[in-house]
Amino acid sequence: MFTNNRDFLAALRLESQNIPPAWIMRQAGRYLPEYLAVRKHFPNFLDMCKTPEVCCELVLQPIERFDLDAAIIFSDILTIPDALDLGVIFKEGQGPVFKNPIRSKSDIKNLKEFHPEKLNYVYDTTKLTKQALPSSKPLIGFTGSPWTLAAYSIEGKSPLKNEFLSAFLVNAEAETHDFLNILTSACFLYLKEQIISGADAVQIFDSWANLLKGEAYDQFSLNYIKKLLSMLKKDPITKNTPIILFARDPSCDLNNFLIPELDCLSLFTSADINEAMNTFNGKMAIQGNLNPKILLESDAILVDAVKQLSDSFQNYPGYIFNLGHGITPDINPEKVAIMLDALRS
Ligand code: 1CP
Repeated sequence: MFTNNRDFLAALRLESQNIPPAWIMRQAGRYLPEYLAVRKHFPNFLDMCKTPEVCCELVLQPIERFDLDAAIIFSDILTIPDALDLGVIFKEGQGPVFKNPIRSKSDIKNLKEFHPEKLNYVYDTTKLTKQALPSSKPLIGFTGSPWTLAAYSIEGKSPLKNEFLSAFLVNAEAETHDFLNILTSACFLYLKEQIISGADAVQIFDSWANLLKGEAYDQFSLNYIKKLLSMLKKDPITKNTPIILFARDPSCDLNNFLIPELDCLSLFTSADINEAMNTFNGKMAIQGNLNPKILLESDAILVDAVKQLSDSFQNYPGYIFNLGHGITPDINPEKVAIMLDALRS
């Protein structure tokens, strides 16, 4: 099937495109001067996320600047732990810090129930943004994966250094699974409200997939992602909304992601493109994979990398151009324009 160019939702339906649709993970963010100009008015990042009019403006910034083919709700994955009263604050230069992290079995037993209406500000952002976007620009809703949300909640900050997490999984394995079940239900209710409010597709960010090796990835992460997928595909309201999964540098083979309920896999930079095409062809869309660091190279190197990637996917029905991980604050926005020109020329 052949449709017009750059149609994100058509690509998710595996319809071939002359020019692949493109969006960028973290497209509204600190690399954009217009974002920083708004951000400086909010000492606390989450306060900004709780102001729908401002979030709507932030979503539109990269769409207007680069004519990207999909928009993503401006929010954060840590809204769910915040709604569970874990007290998420973003400290300047330190990233997120939790006032009440999960550090004992009883912290999990005593968790408050998740009330999806605590995140009404996200659904208000979704509604406002949907109204403001032209109908040709689909809106992506998102959540962190249950595992990634648990990793932040137990570590109490970025799990990069992993000071508490691994020991907790061993000492409180059963309770960790209870927590992952709570988070799975929360992610489902959260995405459902985003879809009701106007999200055309949703993405699950398993940003800390890389912390789990071998069987542990299946046990603590993929199992819960699969539960979430089947909840979404069974519910009459959410069942037709396409679902994208991003997993950062997972240790398992790509065929573990060949899941019937999944519409698209967002490839990390380390994934092998040929292996991905062989595994998913005709079954799932593929997104991503360009290393964000290439945006720090010369224009010639950048243009060459984009051409190589789009040539590789030329005959793949259902390719969505994106980076292999989020764009970083050190990127010059001019480079993004050059990257997209190379893709579209
Ligand atoms: O200081 C600032 O201005 C805040 C920077 C920032 C921004 C712009 C944070 C803090 N979050 C966001 C917005 C955001 N986060 C969006 C919407 C914007 C867009 O994409 O256009 C989205 C989709 C996210 C998702 C998110 N938040 C992820 C998954 C994506 C990924 O990069 O893997 C993760 C891991 C987070 C946690 C988070 N939020 C913010 C930071 C600095 C972090 C990472 C902390 C860490 O190092 O672990």
